[in-house]
Amino acid sequence: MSGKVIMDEKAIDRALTRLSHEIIERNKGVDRVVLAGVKTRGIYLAKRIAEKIQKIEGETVQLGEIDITLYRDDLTEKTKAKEPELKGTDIPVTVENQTVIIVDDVLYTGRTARAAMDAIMDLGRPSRIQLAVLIDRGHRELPIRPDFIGKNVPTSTNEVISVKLKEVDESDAVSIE
Ligand code: 3GP
Ligand code: 5GP
Ligand code: MG
Repeated sequence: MSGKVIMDEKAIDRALTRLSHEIIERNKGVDRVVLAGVKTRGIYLAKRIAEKIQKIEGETVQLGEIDITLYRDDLTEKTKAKEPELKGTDIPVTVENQTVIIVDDVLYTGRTARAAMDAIMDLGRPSRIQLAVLIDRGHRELPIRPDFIGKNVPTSTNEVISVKLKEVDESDAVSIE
């Protein structure tokens, strides 16, 4: 499991800094923005972006968490994929009239993003939903495109992107396995 490293710690940090600036610019500030991290690593990415925005803008960004579990026999075999299932949502602020930004580590078929949108809209009526991902690896099966992208990484369906973050792994690194 030692694939080709495509982003090291510095590259990940720079990408997250750029995403933070893009989020502030696109939304003309963050007073109506809620960052909703998707399950494990998306949650840590959302927290890192919130910290950066806090430093840049001097404003606290609202944070939430969405837990979506993928039921896939083979994570890389799309034809065997079942729909991702919502396990829980923890967004302790209102989504009503807010811009909710879904944050995830890897965007692939788009089915997880769709499930995340459903979960958010069950809570109320956000003014808009945006999508921020560290890696877009292509192979969409739904009409979904990210608003903020750390890095586009063209992959084949049998490749897997490994995303490691210090909060849960030994280091920060993105590699193709
Ligand atoms: P995450 O919770 O940190 O995002 O999908 C569940 C976990 O499996 C995810 O961790 C993801 O990083 C990891 N994973 C690795 N390769 C794949 C893949 O090819 N497809 C999916 N769906 N998940 C993968
Ligand atoms: P999708 O639903 O778009 O097919 O997949 C998105 C979810 O699956 C993300 O939450 C992401 O964690 C995971 N995922 C899909 N492909 C990969 C991959 O190649 N690497 C990693 N690390 N996660 C992936
Ligand atoms: Mg993820």
